[in-house]
Amino acid sequence: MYNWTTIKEYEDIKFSFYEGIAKISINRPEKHNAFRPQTVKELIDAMHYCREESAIEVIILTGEGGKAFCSGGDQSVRGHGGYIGEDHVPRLNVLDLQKMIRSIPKVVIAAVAGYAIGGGHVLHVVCDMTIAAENAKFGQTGPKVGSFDGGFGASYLARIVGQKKAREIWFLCEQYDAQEALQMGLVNKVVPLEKLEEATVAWCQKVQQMSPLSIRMLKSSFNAELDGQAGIQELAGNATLLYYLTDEAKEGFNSFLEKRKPDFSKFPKFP
Ligand code: S0N
Repeated sequence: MYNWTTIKEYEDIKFSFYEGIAKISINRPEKHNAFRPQTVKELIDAMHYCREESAIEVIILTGEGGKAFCSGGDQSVRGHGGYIGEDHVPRLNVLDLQKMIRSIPKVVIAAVAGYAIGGGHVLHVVCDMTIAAENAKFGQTGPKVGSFDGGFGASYLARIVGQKKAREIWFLCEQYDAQEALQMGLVNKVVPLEKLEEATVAWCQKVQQMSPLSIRMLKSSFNAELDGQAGIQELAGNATLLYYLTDEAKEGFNSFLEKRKPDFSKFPKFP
């Protein structure tokens, strides 16, 4: 339906573009899109590309195959201290990816078909919005499989669904269907599976019509309330960006380059 063109070839993910929208899709359907260190490395690379490329305005995170968004860390490569890649080093590099999704100054929409489980569930949680297909199933498995995510996977989840529900999700390790997820505010919208891409692209296109600086400021404002000094740094960085756009700030660096005293007298002192 959409003419997605490949941005870059990877082993474990697909990365494509259509009219200002980047689609990053985990492509390990035989493992319900579980991630290994290589998968996460590629997701980080694609997310970095999305940040740097101004032609990319909105990002979709999804999974191939229609049966899973992502089933978390690939348990078959879990070793002593993390997930083991070809370099034999144990890693939990998905934590870096979570931070990137939160801090990238563009809207990231998770399009969830099938399972969003374990670390895969946390990935949709950290996205700005989630659209779920009717076949979506959400849940954490940590206490069953010997892991836990006490970062965004616990605290940010609790901000979204409330403390009681977040504790239920982690302590009971049950699965929740799309309607239950909608009821608890874990997802924004539920659509039939065959409409998932269409609905997600439609929301992307709505976001694309908005003021990019406004969206950028809002995303960092939502983060700032929760992310402590790192959140304030992000919001303050955006304030600096806006200030750099003013004649007042330009007078500062122009005066330096012109080897004269700056003259800020003409700039307003707002009440
Ligand atoms: C998703 C489930 C419920 C689907 O069940 P279903 O439909 O019965 O399918 P299966 O037959 O089970 O699966 C189909 C094939 O896919 C393989 N597979 C599925 N999930 C994984 C996986 N996570 N790793 C490896 N393989 C997977 C199956 O093995 C099967 O293949 P075959 O037929 O060849 O056997 C069900 O599959 C399920 O419960 N999956 C496991 C979910 C899970 O426990 N995930 C891991 C949870 N933990 C994390 O994600 C940790 C993330 C992390 O890195 C982290 C981050 C922060 C802090 C700490 C950590 C940390 O790891 O500790």
